[in-house]
Amino acid sequence: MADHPTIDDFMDGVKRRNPGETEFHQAVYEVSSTIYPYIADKPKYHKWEIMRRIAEPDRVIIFRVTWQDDAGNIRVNRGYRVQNNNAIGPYKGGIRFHPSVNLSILKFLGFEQTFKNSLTGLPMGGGKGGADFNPKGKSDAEVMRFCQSFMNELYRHIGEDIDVPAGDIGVGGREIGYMFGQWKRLTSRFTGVLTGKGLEYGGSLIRPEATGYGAVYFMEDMLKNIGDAIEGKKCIVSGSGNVATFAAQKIVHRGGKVLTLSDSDGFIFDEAGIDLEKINWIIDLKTKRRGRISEYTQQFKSAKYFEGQRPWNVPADLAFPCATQNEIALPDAQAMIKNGVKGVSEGANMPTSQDAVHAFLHANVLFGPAKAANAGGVSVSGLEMSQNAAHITWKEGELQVHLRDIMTGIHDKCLQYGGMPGTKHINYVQGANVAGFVKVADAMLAFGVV
Ligand code: NDP
Ligand code: 2IT
Repeated sequence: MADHPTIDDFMDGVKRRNPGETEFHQAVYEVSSTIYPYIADKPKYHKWEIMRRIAEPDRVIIFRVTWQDDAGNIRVNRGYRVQNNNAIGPYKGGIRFHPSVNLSILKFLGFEQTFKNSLTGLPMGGGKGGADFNPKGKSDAEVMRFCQSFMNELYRHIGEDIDVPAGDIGVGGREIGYMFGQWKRLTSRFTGVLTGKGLEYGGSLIRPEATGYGAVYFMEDMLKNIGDAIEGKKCIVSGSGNVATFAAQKIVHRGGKVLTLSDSDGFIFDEAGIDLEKINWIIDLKTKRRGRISEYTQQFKSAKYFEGQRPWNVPADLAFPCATQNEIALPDAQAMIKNGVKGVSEGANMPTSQDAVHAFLHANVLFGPAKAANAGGVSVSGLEMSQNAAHITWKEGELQVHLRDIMTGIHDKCLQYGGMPGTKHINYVQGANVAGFVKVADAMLAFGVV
């Protein structure tokens, strides 16, 4: 197909139109490097410029967030909402509060979310938002004032059939409560405009657990496909927030041994294993006392703390990066491969750099990419939207079955599109990208030029 643009032409255009947005370039390249070979003999996707259109957000909203701290100082942050693509449903995706937040990071997350949400099989488009606000060290009252001010602008751009935000780094139950309360006050409406809500006001059971549990289910399915299981495996986990703690919990349920958890200051290594009681202690430390992971070593003497380091050098069978983007670089992947790692399931979004992904694939490590492996969270968000729309609540057992089935459905789609001719290996990166792409692309073709 000589007259079609090559991936290099396409990426040159993406870089020219989005200067300096390195995380966005990385995410677009990661997806298009598997989509371009797939569409080489499918001219309709070229003719209608589908990749170029998905890689250009429908719109980006940027706004000032002014608030007052406890000392009376006026503080100014920058808020964002990237509405990437609503071809298959309302924009859907989390809100991140972290000082590193910028347009590049939110555009990469909104782009990824579009493919992830497609993979779930539920009718959700892709979006992401956030602010460069640091909740760490702030009082509850300061966080509340920030969330209210953030919503004072965001409310006009969202709605249960328009755009449905949720949590992400720095945004959990507390922040969702403040934002939902303000949205309700501004609009006089009570609808499922946010997910991850408290159970008292329209939230869904198992939403907090869903991302971490889903990442472990995805690993379980990858292992099952080669006749193996999590039981008895040594596992290294990064992060100690929502995704990491519930991933750790499910690993323990499945008979695996969790050796590490981390935060942005360092990691803990507990040779005795981080069991359910210890995990509950960490959940309390992080969500109620808002403490640091280093405090674990005062409580549990079997552990060591490694300041300023990540856990990837600890020998293990399975790895679950659950903190943030680009937390596994090539030397980390090489160390893990040398130590005999069998599988990696990405709980975080894009935690593995591109060259590290290639190293894992080259070494035939089972590699579950984020848009497949961490889709459990947004899936239960989708189920929260369904419950809200129908004014009902489902029981925990039903939701557990739905989540487990959705994760297996995603794994099946990866098998369908990720097979490597002539080998038994599955390229889950290719499988997830192509399966996610096809549904969105075909919907866009149906709409014509819009
Ligand atoms: P939380 O805020 O609950 O926890 C984040 C954890 O990651 C904390 O332990 C935090 O440490 C650590 N972390 C954050 N930034 C960095 C950094 N720059 N370097 C090292 N560690 C860091 O967030 P979540 O658990 O919700 O999110 C974790 C990841 O999972 C993110 O990539 C997110 O996009 C992804 N994700 C989340 C979903 C959800 O449902 N919540 C769904 C799908 C993906 P510290 O306390 O020091 O900041
Ligand atoms: O990255 C993600 O999938 C999330 N932060 C969850 C999004 C959601 O809408 O539940």
